[in-house]
Amino acid sequence: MSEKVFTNCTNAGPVSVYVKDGKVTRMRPLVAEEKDFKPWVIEADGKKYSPPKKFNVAPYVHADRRRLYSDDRIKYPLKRVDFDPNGERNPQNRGKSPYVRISWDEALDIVSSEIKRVSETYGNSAISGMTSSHHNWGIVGYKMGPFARFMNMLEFTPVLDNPDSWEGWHWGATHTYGFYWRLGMPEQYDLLEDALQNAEMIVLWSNDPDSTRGTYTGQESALWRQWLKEKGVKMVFIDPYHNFTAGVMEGKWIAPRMGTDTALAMAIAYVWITEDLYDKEYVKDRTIGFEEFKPYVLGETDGQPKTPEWAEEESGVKARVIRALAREWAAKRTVLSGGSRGGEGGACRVAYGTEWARMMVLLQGMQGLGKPGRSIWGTTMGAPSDTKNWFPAYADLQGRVATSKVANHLPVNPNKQRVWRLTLPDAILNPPISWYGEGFCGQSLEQQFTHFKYPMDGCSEIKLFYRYGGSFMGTMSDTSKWVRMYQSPKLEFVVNQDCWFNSETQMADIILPACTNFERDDVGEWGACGGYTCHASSGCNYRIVVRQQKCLEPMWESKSDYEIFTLLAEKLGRKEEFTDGKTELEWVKAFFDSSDLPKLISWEEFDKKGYHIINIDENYKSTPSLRWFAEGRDCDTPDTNNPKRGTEKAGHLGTYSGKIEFASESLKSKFPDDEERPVTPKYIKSWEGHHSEIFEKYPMQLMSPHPRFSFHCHYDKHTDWLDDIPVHRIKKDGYAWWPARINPVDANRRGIQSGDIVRLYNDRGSVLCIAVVTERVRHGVIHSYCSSAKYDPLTPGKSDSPDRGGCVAILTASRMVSKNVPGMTPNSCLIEIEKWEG
Ligand SMILES: Nc1nc2c(c(=O)[nH]1)N[C@H]1C(S)=C(S)[C@@H](COP(=O)(O)OP(=O)(O)OC[C@H]3O[C@@H](n4cnc5c(=O)[nH]c(N)nc54)[C@H](O)[C@@H]3O)O[C@H]1N2
Ligand SMILES: Nc1nc2c(c(=O)[nH]1)N[C@H]1C(S)=C(S)[C@@H](COP(=O)(O)OP(=O)(O)OC[C@H]3O[C@@H](n4cnc5c(=O)[nH]c(N)nc54)[C@H](O)[C@@H]3O)O[C@H]1N2
Ligand SMILES: [Mo]
Repeated sequence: MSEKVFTNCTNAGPVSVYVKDGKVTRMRPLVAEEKDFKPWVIEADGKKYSPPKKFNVAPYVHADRRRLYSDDRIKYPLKRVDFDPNGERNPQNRGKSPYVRISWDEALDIVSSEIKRVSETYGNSAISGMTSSHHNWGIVGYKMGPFARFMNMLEFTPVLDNPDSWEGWHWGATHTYGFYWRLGMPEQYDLLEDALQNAEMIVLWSNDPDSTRGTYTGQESALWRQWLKEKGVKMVFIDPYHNFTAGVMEGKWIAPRMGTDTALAMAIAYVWITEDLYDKEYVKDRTIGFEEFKPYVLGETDGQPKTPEWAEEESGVKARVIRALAREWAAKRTVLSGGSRGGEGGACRVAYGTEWARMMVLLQGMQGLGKPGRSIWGTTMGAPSDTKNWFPAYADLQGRVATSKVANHLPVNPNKQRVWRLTLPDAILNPPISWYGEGFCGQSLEQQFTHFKYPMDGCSEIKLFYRYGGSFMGTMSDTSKWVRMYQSPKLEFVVNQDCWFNSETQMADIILPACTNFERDDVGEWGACGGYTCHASSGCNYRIVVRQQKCLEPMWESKSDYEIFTLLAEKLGRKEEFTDGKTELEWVKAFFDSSDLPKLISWEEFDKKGYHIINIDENYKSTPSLRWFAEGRDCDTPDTNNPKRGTEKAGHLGTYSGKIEFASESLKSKFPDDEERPVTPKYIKSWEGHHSEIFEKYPMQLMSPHPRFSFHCHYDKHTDWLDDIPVHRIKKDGYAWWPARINPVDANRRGIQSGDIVRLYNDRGSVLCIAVVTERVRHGVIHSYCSSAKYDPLTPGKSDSPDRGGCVAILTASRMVSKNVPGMTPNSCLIEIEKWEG
């Protein structure tokens, strides 16, 4: 048979897939016709900047074929040997006992009859389930698709992502400048052009865009930073780790002690105030509360002026370095880059991370946020990009799609009970639990103030847990709890549906094999998440919608998630209700029809050709983010979700006052006396840091940022090529270990050398890693990426057994950012490290 070429899209770029005799022989970045590209041009200083006609996918996408054929694929439906739905269930053996292959019919019978039994016995709220943050690309098959349709139909208790990724920004920065509709991260429109034309310096504070890549947009923005470097824009990196962007940009590296970034920020404000280096007019016109904030910085309220010398004591950064940075920042047109989307960054996932994120906004507020070259910009979004033509992105599936032509996409779930996913083990093991925050809290500031408790009055505790992807042993916190949760008899039934074996797949009673995006039909726009990160595809040099063609039949006995839920719905007598009479391909067509794409290309051509590039038109008009605010005009950016657009408050930010708030009106209204998230931001010593009592016993601070060569638990463990990349895993004696990086000073003291197996431990657990001794990590800090997909305890099924898979999440605290702020804090974690001789 001759070779056929298909188009598809991954979560980090579009690909061409070459198939021969039903086998994928090759995959490469999508090969598009030259005539389809109409590159934008940015003019700056008499030069023209324009991207090449190609797609720069993330590195791991080049190994996607290996992942498709991975030995770690789940091939058949499986049942735990000692699980008998009509007899002994042996939940205590989850994670210990082996599995046997069963038929699809048997598997579907067991799962559907358990659904019936549990809902009849305890009510629908006893059924729960949870997805991961991310998923194979394509909106028809996305986690908001089949899983959400099916589960909503069952009226389940959703386990929601706590607003993670953006903790400090979401719970803190929203109270200084609004943008709750972006979960606390600022709009990014046209900030590439602004930087090329105006920036003189960029401060990357807790940001490594060369590794995190605008989340989904591959290496597209690497070129932009190269342009800025060649232009002579100075880059400063504030990061306890000399990250990869710092490496390629040859920037200035400032390495504070973990958890002290807010002190550093206060000292910068101190220099600006005492040396008269801030934009007084802007502060007067565009902000409120400065007079409440200033006395704290000067030490008038607590007797401690926040001088660079004081900050040196806290952070370990020399006072003269802080002064020099503050002066240069004020003297030059400086962009602040506080994490991969402008907001985010590991510094927001710490104890009191709200205070750091608020200070990022306020520092830039003191320098005229929104004026030319004075933006908050992640350097990963904000290329010229069409915003007129809408195509549904995955997060739109609940919102805009529901009101469009595919209105019945998502049935409404009347059950109001919810759980935050970080708290799931506590909810199961030790109810009741309670927290603040309603869902993603992207609709209003007040949503953050809603109090929730589990179990909710009138609802049942969770008895049936449907895990749909996820390696939570590697991505949540204090994760030995997850093992104890899975082994609890309170979970009467656990299903796992995934494409690959992940850290906890073997903690189920029934395992169902899902196929990948290459084995089913779908459609998706590269880089577009929609919803709370509206217009994220401006991180790509070209908007491209890909008809994700089925390249091969589902392998072994795997099935698409859609088909699995269709078959289950059929067993429950609800097939029509679930499918709405549509096949996957018919859903693809329905989404296409609901979008603006039919104005640009016919369905027949799109379906056959496999993609459409949406270029900007000749009349493209740049509207740099927040320029409108700095200039006191109405918002003119296309930030569709901004609720003030088009109203008489269109010139307002999303705060109560409509201005930047040094003293937060919203916090004042609800939590006027919260000392952990005070009305004006403060530096508060970490509850797990160098001032803590346990610091003597556990003197090393663990930082676990996002892995450079994998995408959370995607690609790790399932892509053997990655094990040959020493930044990712290092092989020793035939085993691929997870690296832990340590400064030579700390290593020498402990007799540790590169290549040694080391034990990282604290009272929460132990993880075995391979040591990499490097000057790139600050002394006192251990750097090890988060999100290992491999949980490999020395004694399987024993929750306190050391893990050698690299799930450093076992060591992190499950304590939240602060008492009213339920965000995760993996970067506030004390440990000790020793050579492992076991
Ligand atoms: N220490 C530390 N921990 C962190 C962070 C940190 O900075 N430090 N960051 C946090 C952040 S920001 C995030 S977003 C989370 C992410 O953490 P998770 O949500 O746990 O990670 P994902 O990689 O999104 O999980 C993907 C899962 O979905 C499965 N999957 C993918 N496609 C399909 C499909 O088509 N069908 C099915 N059935 N399954 C599929 C994959 O196999 C995998 O199991 O981690 C958080 N954890
Ligand atoms: N390759 C890859 N890219 C990804 C992901 C992935 O898993 N892999 N995940 C995606 C997702 S879901 C998200 S939310 C984003 C996250 O994007 P970010 O939140 O921006 O990423 P992080 O890696 O957590 O942090 C960025 C930098 O902050 C530093 N850092 C950590 N703690 C501190 C601290 O206390 N102070 C200071 N000053 N610096 C600190 C880290 O060393 C790192 O270099 O990335 C996205 N992109
Ligand atoms: Mo994330």
